[in-house]
Amino acid sequence: MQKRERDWWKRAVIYQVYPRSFCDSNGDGIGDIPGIIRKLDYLKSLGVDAIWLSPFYCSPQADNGYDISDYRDVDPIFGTMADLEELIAEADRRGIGIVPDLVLNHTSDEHEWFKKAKSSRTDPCHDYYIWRDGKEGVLPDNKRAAFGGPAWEWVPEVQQYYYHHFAVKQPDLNWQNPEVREMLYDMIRFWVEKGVAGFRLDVVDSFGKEIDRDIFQNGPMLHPYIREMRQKAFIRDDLLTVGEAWSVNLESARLYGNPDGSELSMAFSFEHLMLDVAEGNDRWHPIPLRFRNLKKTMAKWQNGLVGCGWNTLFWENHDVPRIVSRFGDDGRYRAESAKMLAAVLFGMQGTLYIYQGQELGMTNVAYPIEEYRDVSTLNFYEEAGREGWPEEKRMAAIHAQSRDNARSPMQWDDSPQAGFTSGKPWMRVNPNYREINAAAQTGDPESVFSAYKELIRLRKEYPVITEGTFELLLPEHDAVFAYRRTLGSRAVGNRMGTSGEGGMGIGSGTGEEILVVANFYGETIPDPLAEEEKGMEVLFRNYADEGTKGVLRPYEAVWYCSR
Ligand code: TEU
Ligand code: CA
Repeated sequence: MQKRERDWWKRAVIYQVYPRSFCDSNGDGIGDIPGIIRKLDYLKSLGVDAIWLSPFYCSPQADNGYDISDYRDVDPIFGTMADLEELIAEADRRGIGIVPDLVLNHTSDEHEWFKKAKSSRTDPCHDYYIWRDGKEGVLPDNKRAAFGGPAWEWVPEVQQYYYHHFAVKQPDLNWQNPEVREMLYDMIRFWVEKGVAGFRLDVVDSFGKEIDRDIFQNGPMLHPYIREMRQKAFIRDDLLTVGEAWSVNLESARLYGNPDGSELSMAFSFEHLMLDVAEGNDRWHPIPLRFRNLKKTMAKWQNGLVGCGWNTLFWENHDVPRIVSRFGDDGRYRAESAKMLAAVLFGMQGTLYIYQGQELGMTNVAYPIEEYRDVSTLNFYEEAGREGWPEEKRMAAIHAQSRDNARSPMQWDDSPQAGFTSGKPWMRVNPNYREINAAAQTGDPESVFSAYKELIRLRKEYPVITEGTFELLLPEHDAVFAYRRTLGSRAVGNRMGTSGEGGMGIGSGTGEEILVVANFYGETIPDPLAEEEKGMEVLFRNYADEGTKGVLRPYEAVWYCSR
């Protein structure tokens, strides 16, 4: 197995695979582990260091595997334990780590623990879950589940309700029960011993919930539990551990990602992905992107964790829309805007995460409701229907925000079903696969894929990207996203407030400076940083030619480097 440095993940590029939609090896229409093994060389060529693997465990698939019925085995639809071991070994041979998703907030209602728990109030497993007495038809309170409907479900056998934060088939575990935690830690050690490189922790911020006090995230016991888990389960020092935390702020990020290693490596913050939906992160009410807030938010995170935490950098995952359809233009300027969005993100400090297909500029889908599979989308459709939303408005919200935007099958080539499967795919392939696919892009130097590859290479070549300071430029500009990264003596110059000029390295030459300038929109505009750019070298540009000096073309993005 690869030996990794303790903080290898600071320079790493992590690629998220959603196994169901990645590559189907046996024609049953569902992506699987042998399919992932086939594509390892593709991932290697992109420059990937590790794969975050969404759940592959035994599961009735009510939430595509985020409802686990056996944590210690592979679901037959994805393959066998032997396949998974082969994946770990084959990835390792290429210097790629495997980072499984851990879903510890809830299990499936078909997990052995829950089957026992609901059989009798005196079963030792009963207290593994969260129960309330009550009467059938009279809910304990009006708490709602994140995927629609009440958060309580009645079980006649025990004459009680159980709590589920997500779907009915996802009962929440009772983290206050020390036996539950020990069982989970033991399971985690099982996977550590299999040779994984780390873990992604699903809804980590909910572990300390105290629902009677209406505390769903950031409960008083959250960080003590994580520290306990670090001690007892994350028994190797070189594991990448990343928590999914919709509620994280700078203060809690400094706990999750404490550089003393007492908790996790880092936590995903979603603040930058809440700026085009209504207050309260209401995804079904999309609004235009608040662009200046986007810049300020990202700058706040860049500057807020220096020396006291670590950032995650990402535009996509399996729960959110495709970024090119979201913040870019998936029509005329699809390739340009997809590359621009990469150029803006990849120059920042943090661990970079890419979601499958993002490197091709894959777009959102717009299907009729029958083609959607996601439980939260289907529940929303029903509920909004009952609330009287007109059909058009419901579908517009779904087209913009459904999680299935990210879950349509990976587009490998222009053969039927995009080369994803030889059978009938579990979800319809985006019809644009004939133009947008990996085969068309890997050999094309002007493709989105090639831009991703080049930006990843540059990230690894320039230490300033991992270590330099960050300075947001033109925060009030309505169209330009620009910032400067500085390392060494130049960084000192910056701190002394001389950042206005190009050559503040004062001749020492030990510093390194990268300037990222991007036009976030589709109109040609004057380049407000033209003066700064003089004398700098172009490292990357998302257009083949230089264009006109002093002007930024639609979605044009450039990385400049000090000479
Ligand atoms: O997601 C948690 C979560 O809060 C999101 O699903 C969120 O509710 C949604 O995107 C709306 O903003 C994690 C997983 O990433 C997701 O796929 C699972 O469905 C969920 O947990 C339950 O395990
Ligand atoms: Ca399959």
